[in-house]
Amino acid sequence: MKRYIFVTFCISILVSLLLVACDRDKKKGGENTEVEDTPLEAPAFDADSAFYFVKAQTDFGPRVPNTEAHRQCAAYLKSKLAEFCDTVIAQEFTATAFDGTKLQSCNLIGSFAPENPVRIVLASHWDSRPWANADPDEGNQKKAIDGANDGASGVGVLLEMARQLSLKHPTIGVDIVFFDVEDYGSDGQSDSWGLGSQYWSKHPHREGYHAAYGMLLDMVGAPGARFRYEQISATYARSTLTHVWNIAERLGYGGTFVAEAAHPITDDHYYVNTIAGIPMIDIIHQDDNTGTGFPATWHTMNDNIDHIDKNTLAIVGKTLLCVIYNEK
Ligand code: AHN
Ligand code: ZN
Repeated sequence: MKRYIFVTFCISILVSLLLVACDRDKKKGGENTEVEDTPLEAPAFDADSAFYFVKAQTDFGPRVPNTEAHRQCAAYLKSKLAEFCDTVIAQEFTATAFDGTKLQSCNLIGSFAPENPVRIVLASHWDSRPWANADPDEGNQKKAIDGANDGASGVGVLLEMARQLSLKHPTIGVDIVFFDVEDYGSDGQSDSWGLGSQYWSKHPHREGYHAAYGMLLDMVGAPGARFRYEQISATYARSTLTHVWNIAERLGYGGTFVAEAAHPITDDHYYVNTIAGIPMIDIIHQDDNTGTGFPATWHTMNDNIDHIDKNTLAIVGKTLLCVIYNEK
């Protein structure tokens, strides 16, 4: 008799578990498993703080490798990561540029819960371009840029995210990687860009390092920025791409994260996908109306703090924090 009661008990538990599972599948419905009616609540993200982190970088001046501003900014970023993250690693190396110049370079990696095998990686480049070669004024084209949008904006958003993650720990492990020497490239020589990410992908900061997926930020600070489906991301990390864009849509940011195809860009994520084998998306501002494919200030002297919009920084930061806090 006791045995009969026990078996009945087990069967009823199994049946109720099955019912719960069916119900969840029904709620998800059809092919687009993520479109839910309930809007999400955006996590705390302080846009003023993010803006401040962007300005702190541009205040050093252009962060061109082999310069004092570059060295000072590396020390600043390392100290900020140490303040917010559980561990920080500075990965120093010498890169060889397309023109043979040896560049003293440094990738910086801040980690939350480094022992957790379930983790994701967030990245941005922290160096700035030595030449404003897309500037309409020829006299400017050999000058170095502030890179407020191209470089500092992504790092600023990630530092504010790190500050928020330190206040409210996520369930998963998170690595924040600031790649160096992304922007010392030459047009037409695709592997001359992303030297820091090429190095990290071949020599990750921990042996056997892996992450479930990654998100790269590039030029996430312009007013009215639009992020579309960059095509290398679509090839290597399609499900992450649609997942992030769905979360943005549910937060009400569908006008910024636009679910439309854009062009492929050989950015840092290309090497993380093809060499490190981590599916990584690129959240990058492309613009078909400027003639360069990028925002109007791209690789010009106008890429400075006056053209950074706190609202864009906030949309990106809140979306990514929402992605992270919804992981189990
Ligand atoms: C290429 O033009 C091949 N890569 C550009 C990636 C980039 C430069 N992102 C920001 N600056
Ligand atoms: Zn650039």
